[in-house]
Amino acid sequence: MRIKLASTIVISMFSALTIQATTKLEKVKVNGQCNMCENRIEKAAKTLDGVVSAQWDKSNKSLTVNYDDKKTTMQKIQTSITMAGHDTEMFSASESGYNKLPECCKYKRDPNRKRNTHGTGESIYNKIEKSGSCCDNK
Ligand SMILES: [Cu+2]
Repeated sequence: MRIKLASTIVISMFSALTIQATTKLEKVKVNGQCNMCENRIEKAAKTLDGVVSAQWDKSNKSLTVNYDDKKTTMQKIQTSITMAGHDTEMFSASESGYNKLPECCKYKRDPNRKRNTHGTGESIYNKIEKSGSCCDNK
């Protein structure tokens, strides 16, 4: 009886660990202005398969995202957000993507901001920039 109970506890601990290991919680800075931005940013993250939840905080411009790291990456999530017109820590939105934002959403861009230097991200960034449209990049 005691052994049976102990093994049940061990098994349930294991399954709890497995669930935890599959999703990651990360915070990233995303530039934006208002509640409309909040919707846009969160939507852009949530459209990706593997994103469990996304919440953008207007006051500190930070996005808290819960995602399955086997299905998606922070790079993909941030790329999706830049395609919606918002600069993130890793990537900058294209000029045309930014210009498509309604006036109230045009956040102040940092002209000296660091461009992404990660391998794949760099090419994704260039593709967005060259295409001139945030919708061409899939
Ligand atoms: Cu806005």
